[in-house]
Amino acid sequence: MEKTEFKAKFKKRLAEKFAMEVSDASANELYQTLGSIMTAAYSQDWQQTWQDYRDQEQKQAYYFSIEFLPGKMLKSNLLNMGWLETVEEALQEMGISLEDLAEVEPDMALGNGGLGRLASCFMDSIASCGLPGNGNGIRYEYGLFKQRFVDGYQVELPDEWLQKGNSWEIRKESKAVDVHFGGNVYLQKDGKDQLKPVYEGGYTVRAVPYDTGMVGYKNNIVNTMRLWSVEIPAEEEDRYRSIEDRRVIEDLTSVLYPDDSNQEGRKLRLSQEYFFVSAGVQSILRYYKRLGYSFDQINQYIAIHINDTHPAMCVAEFMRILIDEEDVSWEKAWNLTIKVMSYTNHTIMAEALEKWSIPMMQEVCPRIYQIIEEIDRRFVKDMTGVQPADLIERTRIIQNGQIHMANLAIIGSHSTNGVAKLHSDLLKSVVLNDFYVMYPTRFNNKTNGIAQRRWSQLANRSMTKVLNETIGTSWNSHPEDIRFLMNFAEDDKVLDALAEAKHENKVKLAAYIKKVKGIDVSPDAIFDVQIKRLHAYKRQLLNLLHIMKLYFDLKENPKLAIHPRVFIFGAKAAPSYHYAKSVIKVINEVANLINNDASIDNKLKVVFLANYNVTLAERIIPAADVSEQISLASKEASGTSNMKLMLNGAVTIATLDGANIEIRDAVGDENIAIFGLTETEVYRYYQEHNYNSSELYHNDPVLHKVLNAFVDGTIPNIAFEGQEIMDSLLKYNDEFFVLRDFAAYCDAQETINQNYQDRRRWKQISLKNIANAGRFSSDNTVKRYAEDIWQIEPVFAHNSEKGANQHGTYLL
Ligand code: 26Q
Repeated sequence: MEKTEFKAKFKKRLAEKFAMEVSDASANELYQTLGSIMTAAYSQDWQQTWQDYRDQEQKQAYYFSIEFLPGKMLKSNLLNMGWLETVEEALQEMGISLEDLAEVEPDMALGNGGLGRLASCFMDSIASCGLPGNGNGIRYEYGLFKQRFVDGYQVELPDEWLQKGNSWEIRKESKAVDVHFGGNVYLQKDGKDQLKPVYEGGYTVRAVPYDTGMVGYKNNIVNTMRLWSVEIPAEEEDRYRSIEDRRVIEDLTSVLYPDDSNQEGRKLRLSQEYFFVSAGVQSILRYYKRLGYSFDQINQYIAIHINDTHPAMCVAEFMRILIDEEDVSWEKAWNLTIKVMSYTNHTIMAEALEKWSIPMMQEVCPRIYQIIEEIDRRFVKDMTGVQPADLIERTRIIQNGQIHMANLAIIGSHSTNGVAKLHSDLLKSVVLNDFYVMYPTRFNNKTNGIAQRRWSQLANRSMTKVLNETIGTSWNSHPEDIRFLMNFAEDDKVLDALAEAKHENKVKLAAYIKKVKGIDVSPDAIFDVQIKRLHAYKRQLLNLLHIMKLYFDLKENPKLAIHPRVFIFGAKAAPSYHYAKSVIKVINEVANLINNDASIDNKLKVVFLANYNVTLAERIIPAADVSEQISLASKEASGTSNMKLMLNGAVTIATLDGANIEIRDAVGDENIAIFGLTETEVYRYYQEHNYNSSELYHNDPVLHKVLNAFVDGTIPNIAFEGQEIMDSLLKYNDEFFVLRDFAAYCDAQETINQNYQDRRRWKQISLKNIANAGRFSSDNTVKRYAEDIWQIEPVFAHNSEKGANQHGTYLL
């Protein structure tokens, strides 16, 4: 694509769309103009991709996820289309800054954190690897709440991301399906002497899909992320005349539930789950029928992935359609279902495993409940005599009046995977051990990964430039090639250039911090970053205790030889998670205390940036020196910000948890700071019931002093929250062993402090982290899913042989 051509096109489109010239248009109008040129340019390939999958009789995978968290799409689409630089320059020549346009795009925040972001990294990689795979989810009217701080407290505001429209989606009215809720169901023999459900009452809503193109990286492949929105069917308009009646329906796709693992099951949440499951499975089967193959071979054409248990009803919905609507026998349908379905577990916290009460499921989707009951009945029958009775009781789906969704997902699928080696091992040995005994071959590991192009080429252009100049550009499309950087570990020019790039990013982040918080931070300080949801197990509190320790050390000895540090936090707490909100308040008050204490000579700063989201992550990560991955060993399934920070040259301080272990294996012990209890030691405490937090408090004078600050007025304005945290640590015996890991953490932090001051050594550590991050590319991860679980194969792009498109870039 030529710049001149693009400029002409841009002006023409702006005139057509808004009857304007560049000088009159707002950033938003310019952004929409650019968006429409881009979607027009890839829509042909989008259509063609569908046709290719169909013509080449490709098996396709469908990734069912109740959350997707793509963030902004403008620059990532430009990058993948091969347009980024040309468009940026062309816009500049017209006096427009691409950054200003990117600024007006709202984050697409239809997810809480790791799980939703992983789904979006996978969407990027699946398309970029030319794999036939699509997303299926919910188009929430409101994404994850926006966070503000008022007097240090978290306040939640609605995320009205659709207010100005969405350039990337297409409403596909013709692909709508109906979803039935509620009422009664009984079985009656039909003409062919088969039992068929008869529905009484209940109500039907229309599910309308909004499709978003998932543009592959320079390969002309455009897959689909299909998000469903609820509408009232025209035929039913009369029934839903009152505002309240309509509200009940519209609520279905209105808001994303904030991650609230401990929350009692809510009816609306269950309805959301059935809504997108039923709509998705129906549309897949409708498409499959059009292809004209028999249902006997459906597993050769369709793979359905269940991302955590939220879409586990896929198992029952798929059964329902095959037996009720397609006259397939139960046995045959069940065999096919198992072959089609696969499931990923994302958590080992027992309280987070989803369960629904029988009456609630009967009320929301009575036929699905019947089918689950029958699956459960047959499971018990088939296992009786084969497995011990107590094992069957512990693994069956319905227990004590509750439906265990993980059990449904495991029993109804051929593959269950964890998201890091340790996590998958713990699933086998502890959490899901009963199932592992029954189905050993169903279990496997798929370590998470990240969309490296977004987290390096887009987010960190200064580092990208150095890498491109040093090792060439093959790593842009083959993330593993970033390992060539290892050859430059002794090259001072490269080490300095990387450090200079990091410094540039820190200057930018410092300016942002000044702008939004009014805090002065020096780019020469260590930028120490903890960014993730606020959860007790992630132990933001441990970080805070160490900050307090440093503060007291400095107060006692202002000459202390520590390198200045800026501690940066980003974290949202679920609105109903009281304890997590208290931690936020306390961090904010500690920040006030430390940032305004002139006596410590700016050696410490604490910055809690509000509203952590994908876009803020893209600002913070390239500027990070230290990556805080300090969850209690065994609790963090994988973590993915650990990978993003590593790729950007941050040095990790970590427990041996989740993917941290694999990061350590990749970089070696000398290039990471590991501390704390191991998973074995944690489990030993559980077994022996001999953890005693008060003892630690009473025997460690440092800990004593730091904890007292929470309740003796040293930290102002936290009378209530300080006591609550103190109680969690002492009265309730410190569930996540914060006090036990405190001393080891402080030592590891001191190692970081010393290493940083040996500048050459630090630069080398940083380089080695970047160079070894390639294995954590989600390209890698999705290829393993494709081969081991979904059995799908890459397609060759239709027009990759055509001259103009041979580099996978797009024509206007
Ligand atoms: C539950 C009930 C009601 C409403 C919401 C929820 C809910 C929503 C989201 C429960 C859990 C989640 C999200 C979980 C999650 O993000 N898990 C993370 O998944 C990442 C990707 O695999 C891992 O890297 C993280 O370790 C894991 O915590």
